[in-house]
Amino acid sequence: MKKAYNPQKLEKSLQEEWEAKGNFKAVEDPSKRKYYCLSMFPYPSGKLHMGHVRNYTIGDVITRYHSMLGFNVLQPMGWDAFGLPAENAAMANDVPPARWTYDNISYMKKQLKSLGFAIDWSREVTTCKSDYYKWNQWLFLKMLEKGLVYKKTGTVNWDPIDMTVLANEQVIDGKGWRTGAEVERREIPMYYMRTSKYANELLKDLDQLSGWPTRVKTMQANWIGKSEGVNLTFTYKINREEKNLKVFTTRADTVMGVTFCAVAPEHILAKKAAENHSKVASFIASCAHGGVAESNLAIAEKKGVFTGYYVTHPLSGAQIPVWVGNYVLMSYGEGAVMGVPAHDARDFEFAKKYDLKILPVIKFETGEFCSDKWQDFYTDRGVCVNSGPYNGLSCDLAIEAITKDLVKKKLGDKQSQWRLRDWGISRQRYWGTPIPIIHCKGCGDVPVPLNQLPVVLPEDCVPDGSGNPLNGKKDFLDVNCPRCGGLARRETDTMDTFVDSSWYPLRYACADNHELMVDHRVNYWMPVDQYIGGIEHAILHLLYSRFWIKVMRDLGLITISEPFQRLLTQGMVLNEVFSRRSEGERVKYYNPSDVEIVPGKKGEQSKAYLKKDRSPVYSEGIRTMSKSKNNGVDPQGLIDDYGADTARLFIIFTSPPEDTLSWSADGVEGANRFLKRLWKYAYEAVLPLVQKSKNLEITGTDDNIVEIRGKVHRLLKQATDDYKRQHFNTVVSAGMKILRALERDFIEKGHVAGVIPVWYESLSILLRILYPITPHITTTIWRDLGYDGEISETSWPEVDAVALKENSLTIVVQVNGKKRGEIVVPSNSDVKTVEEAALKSHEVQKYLQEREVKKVIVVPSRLVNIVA
Ligand code: ANZ
Ligand code: ZN
Repeated sequence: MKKAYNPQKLEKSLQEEWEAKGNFKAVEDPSKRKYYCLSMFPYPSGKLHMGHVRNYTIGDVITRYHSMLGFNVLQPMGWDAFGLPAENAAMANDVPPARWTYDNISYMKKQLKSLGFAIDWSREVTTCKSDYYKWNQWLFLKMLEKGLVYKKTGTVNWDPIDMTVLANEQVIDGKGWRTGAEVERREIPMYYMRTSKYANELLKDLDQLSGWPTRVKTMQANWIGKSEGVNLTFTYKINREEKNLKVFTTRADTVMGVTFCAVAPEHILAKKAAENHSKVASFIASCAHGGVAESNLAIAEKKGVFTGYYVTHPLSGAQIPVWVGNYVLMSYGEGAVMGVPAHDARDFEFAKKYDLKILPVIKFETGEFCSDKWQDFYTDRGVCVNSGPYNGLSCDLAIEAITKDLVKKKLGDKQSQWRLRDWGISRQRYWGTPIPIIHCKGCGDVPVPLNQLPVVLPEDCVPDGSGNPLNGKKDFLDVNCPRCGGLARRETDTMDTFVDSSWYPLRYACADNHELMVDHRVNYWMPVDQYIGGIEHAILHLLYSRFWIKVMRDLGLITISEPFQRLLTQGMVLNEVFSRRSEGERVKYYNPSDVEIVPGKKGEQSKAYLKKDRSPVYSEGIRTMSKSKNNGVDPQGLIDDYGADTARLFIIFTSPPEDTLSWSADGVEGANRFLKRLWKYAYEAVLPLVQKSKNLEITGTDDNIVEIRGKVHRLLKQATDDYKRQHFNTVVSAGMKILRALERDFIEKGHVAGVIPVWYESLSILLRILYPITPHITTTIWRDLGYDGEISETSWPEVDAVALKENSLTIVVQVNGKKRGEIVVPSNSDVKTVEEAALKSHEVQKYLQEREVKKVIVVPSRLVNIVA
């Protein structure tokens, strides 16, 4: 029977069957080893992009593979559904963010289903629904109770025309993205989570994460940023009152080279100076422009102004001028630095600009220093000079000695500083989890009582860009104070969406529990055994998740300390970029699907034309798929044209998961051709033979059997190892080699009866190797060829050690002492068999011609010499 390969039809009906039978529903079973495979949940932006498809295909391959290994597997899915894009879309299309979000979810869910992922949809989590974000609010209040959430003023980007707070990504070159107005910095009250309290543990526990890429752990460690240094005090007097200016330094060994101090514009000393000096006041005001992102500050030109104050050097007693500097961060250390321009790049730039003294105190390699015209700074560690009692000491010894002297004077001590700040979670935006606080004139900030949760976000608002629409929503705003019963006002800030994604892996374990945030099932499934997602989340998302898990542990809700055992960061999906630049106009980008490539003749470059107008376009090379470069490929087209299995196979075969993946139409074609060949082999070669065979047991040790079996089992061994190493691309190449060997075997040995059971076994191995990657086609062939049970329920094929043995020998054949060729014989052949094989061989026949064989000498396992 010939059966046509119609992937669209076959895939759809299988997907419906899987869903109807609840095939992927995960049930807790303490008697089985669990495996929790989690892909980062998508933001419902409208439709899936290739990055999603790659992410979820990798996750599905790992999921299905582990279920064949006998694990009780969970692979859930949900929606990271709050966030800014929904508000932008709302503005553009005049629809409430809720409607837009829910529509996108339903479309993307359909797309995910059409890819045949083994997802347990009964556990779906949607973060913009109150049954989820209720628990954000609940934990927020628990943390508030424990002092892990607190309120303080924080700096935000303020758009003076729209009168609204902007996210960092809405500030472009220091201007508001909609209004173009110069952005100001404003101080407003916000809620913070005390991540700093966990800094040490977050750093230390990275050591436990052996299943994480080193590079991600390094990024986290740098973000947490532990610095060991010294806190030291410069004293000064205001109105005869003794005051301290504290600074943090990692280079106490340079303290004798301090020629100025600089404080942040928000520092109290700066504010004091502003009261007397209008120049200082206007400088501070000018610093309030431009975004708050730290990266802006790092590249900004160093600027400052003298405060008029002097402080006393803690060791030398010298009078040191104090400046305000725009490069000093209020949020780090003490908000003040000791300026050592000879040995610090920023201080050097500052001192050069304002003509401040530069005093080298670390010996330069060249030995030459102490000139008035310093052109350079020297940041390396070395030996102290110009440092009085510390001269000649190395860096470490100098720090020891200087610290000791400072401690004696009570003007300093060792101190660790952390780059990690507390996490400001307040967002002055609508589409997020409402912060459960009520502001009462009499009682102040009152937490919403737990039994009044959730504070439900109204879903019918349409933002218009002029700030949070909740501020105009009376039925949301007006509320009675839980304490005094008087009229009060709800908080309208919402939570950072990183809150939503910090604990969703736990919620999948108990998504149907409306009484508790987490229950005992969380202890069964957590931690996640394998987490898969983009490297862009290597820092914040993963750090906040790790923080929340530790907080929940300390609140007695769970027992684990780390959420993700193993982490796989998949590479980006790339495609060629085509553009045209005409003078005076903006660059225009053309989608690669609208471009035709004409290969160049010998030695010439190929040319690219826009199909529509047949005029050339310019190739800018291969880049990450993005909207701005118009080089994305809509995965839907791929699924529609070829089916899910081809899409999945292409993605897995083209690159190892962590590498970048370049889109290639030829690659897709190739993947599809392979599946068609697999289909043809199964239905046209093996199936008719199997139908005629009574016995499919493998018997005998015939060469025909031994050779092909050996080959298949060797490739199975390779594929098994590659699955373990997560090199799924070479799993596919092993599968391709098996198919090629089987096809060739069929052509060569079409008539040998004993080999049919071996082919039958080999095909079953091939199908199982491919099943996690291309589940639809393999399930169908498995059934039609009459293998036992369902392929999804079979176990991973075992490598047969006997088959693996090297079963044949290569022996050199000589005629009259001269090498004339080689023969291959089974390794257990006796002398007579070898002799016969040699005489029969093509080469020997050619050289013997009509001559008579006088003698045959066999050196076992090595050589046959024929004397004629
Ligand atoms: C004097 C000095 C001399 C410094 C020298 C460096 C080199 P890390 O390693 O990142 O912790 N610093 C301290 N507080 C600051 C603030 N609020 N804003 C900007 N810079 C600040 O950096 C520690 C160093 O950063 C400190 O050591 C201080 O400059 C600066 F040859 O002190 B150092
Ligand atoms: Zn009250």
